[in-house]
Amino acid sequence: MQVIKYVFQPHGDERGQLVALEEFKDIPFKIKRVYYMYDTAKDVTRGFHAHKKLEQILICIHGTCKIRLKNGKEEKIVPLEKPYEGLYVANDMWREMFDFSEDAVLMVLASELYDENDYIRDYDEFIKYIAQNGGKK
Ligand code: T46
Repeated sequence: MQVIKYVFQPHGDERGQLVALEEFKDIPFKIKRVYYMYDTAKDVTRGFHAHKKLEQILICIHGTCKIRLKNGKEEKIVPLEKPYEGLYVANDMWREMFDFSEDAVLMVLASELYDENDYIRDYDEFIKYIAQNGGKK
């Protein structure tokens, strides 16, 4: 299973750091939506779903967290610990976000607008979906 982690270019000087992200340059899709989560309670795991179409880049812009990815055959856990790192999560990938530090802010750049019909929230349904639709990541 391929894990694609982007390392963005920080523009640092004596004032501090700045990271700029442009669609189709730093991010491999048109960014239609940005959302972020913070104040995540200790020991909480979020996610537990896949998407039919949505692609995303997850960036822990403050603090740390971990992402569990499953493609139906393999599982990988990816720590996000730097504000200049982004994890690409493809459409047909099950995701769970956990082990959030108290100060964690997880920002997500998404290729689609919010659409509940794009979610697969049942793991057995996900396995059937990728078997029928050729999950390859
Ligand atoms: C994903 C992972 C990484 C909205 O109204 N608009 C939105 O754009 C989003 C993302 C959520 N919501 C509402 C829907 C729920 O009532 O916010 C509430 C929490 O959403 P959800 O339970 O889906 O959150 P997570 O953390 O389980 O999953 C989210 C994204 O939904 C999902 O696409 O890949 O983060």
